[in-house]
Amino acid sequence: MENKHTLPELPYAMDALAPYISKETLEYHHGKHHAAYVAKLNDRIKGTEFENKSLEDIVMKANDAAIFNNAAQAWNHAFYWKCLCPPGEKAVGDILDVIARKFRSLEGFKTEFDTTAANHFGSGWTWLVMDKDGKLAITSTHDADTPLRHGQIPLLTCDVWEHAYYIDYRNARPEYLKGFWQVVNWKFVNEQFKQASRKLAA
Ligand code: MN3
Repeated sequence: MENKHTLPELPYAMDALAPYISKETLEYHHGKHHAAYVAKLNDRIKGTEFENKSLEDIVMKANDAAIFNNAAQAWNHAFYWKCLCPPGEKAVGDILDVIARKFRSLEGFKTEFDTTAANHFGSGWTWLVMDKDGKLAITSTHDADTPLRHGQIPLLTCDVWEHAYYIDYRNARPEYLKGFWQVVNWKFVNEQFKQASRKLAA
Protein backbone atom coordinates (compact mmCIF):
# COMPACT_ATOMS: atom_id res chain seq x y z
CA MET A 1 0.00 0.00 0.00
CA GLU A 2 1.14 3.44 -0.79
CA ASN A 3 2.16 5.56 2.18
CA LYS A 4 -0.49 8.10 3.14
CA HIS A 5 1.89 10.63 4.62
CA THR A 6 5.22 11.66 3.18
CA LEU A 7 8.22 13.47 4.59
CA PRO A 8 8.03 17.08 3.35
CA GLU A 9 11.20 18.30 1.67
CA LEU A 10 13.15 21.00 3.47
CA PRO A 11 12.51 24.43 1.92
CA TYR A 12 16.30 25.04 1.79
CA ALA A 13 19.53 23.09 1.30
CA MET A 14 20.88 20.89 4.09
CA ASP A 15 23.78 23.29 4.65
CA ALA A 16 21.71 26.50 4.37
CA LEU A 17 21.30 27.09 8.12
CA ALA A 18 24.98 26.60 8.98
CA PRO A 19 26.77 27.43 11.16
CA TYR A 20 23.78 27.89 13.46
CA ILE A 21 22.17 24.56 12.59
CA SER A 22 24.58 22.28 10.76
CA LYS A 23 24.11 20.05 7.75
CA GLU A 24 24.74 17.04 10.00
CA THR A 25 21.97 18.12 12.39
CA LEU A 26 19.53 18.54 9.50
CA GLU A 27 20.52 15.19 8.01
CA TYR A 28 19.67 13.47 11.28
CA HIS A 29 16.82 15.66 12.42
CA HIS A 30 14.95 15.75 9.13
CA GLY A 31 16.28 12.61 7.47
CA LYS A 32 16.07 10.30 10.50
CA HIS A 33 13.89 11.73 13.29
CA HIS A 34 11.20 13.46 11.25
CA ALA A 35 11.23 10.62 8.71
CA ALA A 36 10.73 8.07 11.50
CA TYR A 37 7.65 9.90 12.84
CA VAL A 38 6.11 9.88 9.36
CA ALA A 39 6.94 6.19 8.82
CA LYS A 40 5.55 5.18 12.23
CA LEU A 41 2.42 7.23 11.62
CA ASN A 42 1.79 5.46 8.31
CA ASP A 43 2.28 2.16 10.07
CA ARG A 44 0.02 2.97 13.03
CA ILE A 45 -2.95 4.31 11.08
CA LYS A 46 -3.30 1.21 8.91
CA GLY A 47 -6.76 -0.25 9.39
CA THR A 48 -7.88 2.54 11.75
CA GLU A 49 -10.43 5.33 11.32
CA PHE A 50 -7.48 7.63 10.62
CA GLU A 51 -6.24 5.77 7.57
CA ASN A 52 -7.60 8.33 5.10
CA LYS A 53 -7.55 11.44 7.28
CA SER A 54 -5.34 14.49 6.77
CA LEU A 55 -2.40 15.00 9.10
CA GLU A 56 -4.07 17.96 10.82
CA ASP A 57 -7.28 15.96 11.29
CA ILE A 58 -5.34 13.18 12.98
CA VAL A 59 -3.51 15.65 15.23
CA MET A 60 -6.83 17.21 16.26
CA LYS A 61 -8.74 13.98 16.87
CA ALA A 62 -6.44 11.07 17.73
CA ASN A 63 -6.54 9.87 21.32
CA ASP A 64 -4.43 6.77 20.80
CA ALA A 65 -1.02 7.83 22.15
CA ALA A 66 1.11 6.25 19.43
CA ILE A 67 -1.01 7.70 16.62
CA PHE A 68 -1.23 11.13 18.23
CA ASN A 69 2.48 11.33 19.13
CA ASN A 70 3.68 10.42 15.65
CA ALA A 71 1.12 12.62 13.90
CA ALA A 72 1.82 15.61 16.13
CA GLN A 73 5.57 15.18 15.76
CA ALA A 74 5.14 14.98 11.98
CA TRP A 75 3.08 18.20 12.03
CA ASN A 76 5.32 20.03 14.52
CA HIS A 77 8.46 19.27 12.54
CA ALA A 78 6.94 20.30 9.21
CA PHE A 79 5.98 23.61 10.87
CA TYR A 80 9.40 24.03 12.51
CA TRP A 81 11.25 23.69 9.18
CA LYS A 82 9.10 26.46 7.72
CA CYS A 83 9.91 28.70 10.69
CA LEU A 84 13.57 28.61 9.66
CA CYS A 85 15.50 30.07 6.72
CA PRO A 86 19.10 30.91 5.83
CA PRO A 87 20.65 33.49 8.18
CA GLY A 88 20.21 37.19 7.51
CA GLU A 89 16.42 37.40 7.34
CA LYS A 90 15.32 40.63 9.04
CA ALA A 91 12.30 40.73 11.31
CA VAL A 92 9.49 42.25 9.23
CA GLY A 93 5.77 42.84 9.13
CA ASP A 94 2.80 43.82 11.25
CA ILE A 95 3.63 41.13 13.77
CA LEU A 96 6.51 43.27 15.02
CA ASP A 97 4.11 45.99 16.22
CA VAL A 98 1.99 43.41 18.03
CA ILE A 99 5.08 41.82 19.56
CA ALA A 100 6.34 45.23 20.67
CA ARG A 101 3.00 46.04 22.30
CA LYS A 102 2.82 42.71 24.09
CA PHE A 103 6.47 42.19 25.05
CA ARG A 104 7.74 45.82 25.03
CA SER A 105 10.20 45.11 22.21
CA LEU A 106 11.48 42.38 19.92
CA GLU A 107 14.35 41.86 22.36
CA GLY A 108 11.89 41.60 25.24
CA PHE A 109 9.99 38.96 23.29
CA LYS A 110 13.13 36.96 22.53
CA THR A 111 14.21 37.09 26.18
CA GLU A 112 10.87 35.76 27.39
CA PHE A 113 10.81 33.09 24.67
CA ASP A 114 14.38 32.05 25.60
CA THR A 115 13.52 31.82 29.29
CA THR A 116 10.49 29.64 28.56
CA ALA A 117 12.51 27.43 26.21
CA ALA A 118 15.54 27.16 28.50
CA ASN A 119 13.39 26.30 31.53
CA HIS A 120 11.23 23.75 29.74
CA PHE A 121 11.95 20.47 31.52
CA GLY A 122 12.77 17.58 29.20
CA SER A 123 11.63 17.24 25.60
CA GLY A 124 9.15 19.50 23.90
CA TRP A 125 8.50 22.65 21.95
CA THR A 126 8.38 26.37 22.70
CA TRP A 127 5.85 28.41 20.73
CA LEU A 128 4.59 31.85 19.91
CA VAL A 129 0.85 31.37 19.52
CA MET A 130 -2.29 33.39 18.98
CA ASP A 131 -5.06 32.50 21.39
CA LYS A 132 -8.83 32.60 20.79
CA ASP A 133 -8.98 36.32 21.69
CA GLY A 134 -6.31 37.18 19.12
CA LYS A 135 -3.72 37.74 21.84
CA LEU A 136 -0.14 36.58 21.45
CA ALA A 137 1.36 34.24 24.03
CA ILE A 138 4.54 32.26 24.59
CA THR A 139 3.94 28.70 25.63
CA SER A 140 5.74 25.40 25.75
CA THR A 141 4.38 21.90 25.23
CA HIS A 142 5.74 18.56 26.40
CA ASP A 143 6.97 15.83 24.07
CA ALA A 144 4.74 15.77 20.97
CA ASP A 145 1.99 18.00 22.36
CA THR A 146 0.99 20.91 20.16
CA PRO A 147 -0.99 24.17 20.56
CA LEU A 148 -3.42 22.92 17.89
CA ARG A 149 -4.96 20.70 20.57
CA HIS A 150 -5.32 23.66 22.94
CA GLY A 151 -7.29 26.00 20.68
CA GLN A 152 -4.24 28.10 19.87
CA ILE A 153 -2.81 28.99 16.47
CA PRO A 154 0.97 28.45 16.18
CA LEU A 155 2.96 31.37 14.72
CA LEU A 156 6.52 30.26 15.52
CA THR A 157 8.11 27.24 17.15
CA CYS A 158 11.46 26.11 18.44
CA ASP A 159 12.12 22.40 18.83
CA VAL A 160 13.74 21.96 22.24
CA TRP A 161 14.15 18.19 22.05
CA GLU A 162 17.84 17.41 22.55
CA HIS A 163 17.98 15.82 19.09
CA ALA A 164 17.46 19.34 17.65
CA TYR A 165 20.77 20.66 19.00
CA TYR A 166 22.96 17.93 20.48
CA ILE A 167 25.27 17.56 17.46
CA ASP A 168 25.96 21.32 17.23
CA TYR A 169 25.70 22.45 20.85
CA ARG A 170 25.91 19.27 22.98
CA ASN A 171 23.64 19.91 25.97
CA ALA A 172 23.79 23.73 25.74
CA ARG A 173 20.18 24.61 24.92
CA PRO A 174 20.73 28.39 25.52
CA GLU A 175 23.48 28.40 22.88
CA TYR A 176 21.15 26.65 20.42
CA LEU A 177 18.55 29.33 21.13
CA LYS A 178 21.05 32.07 20.24
CA GLY A 179 21.64 30.29 16.93
CA PHE A 180 17.91 29.74 16.42
CA TRP A 181 17.21 33.49 16.32
CA GLN A 182 19.77 33.87 13.51
CA VAL A 183 17.71 31.60 11.26
CA VAL A 184 14.10 32.50 12.12
CA ASN A 185 12.01 33.05 8.99
CA TRP A 186 10.15 36.23 10.00
CA LYS A 187 8.34 36.40 6.67
CA PHE A 188 6.76 33.05 7.45
CA VAL A 189 5.95 34.05 11.03
CA ASN A 190 4.30 37.27 9.82
CA GLU A 191 2.32 35.30 7.24
CA GLN A 192 1.06 32.94 9.97
CA PHE A 193 0.10 36.00 12.01
CA LYS A 194 -1.89 37.50 9.13
CA GLN A 195 -3.65 34.19 8.42
CA ALA A 196 -4.50 33.73 12.10
CA SER A 197 -5.88 37.27 12.33
CA ARG A 198 -8.05 36.69 9.25
CA LYS A 199 -9.27 33.35 10.63
CA LEU A 200 -10.31 34.94 13.93
CA ALA A 201 -11.98 37.89 12.18
CA ALA A 202 -14.06 35.58 9.94
MN1 MN3 B 1 12.73 17.35 16.55
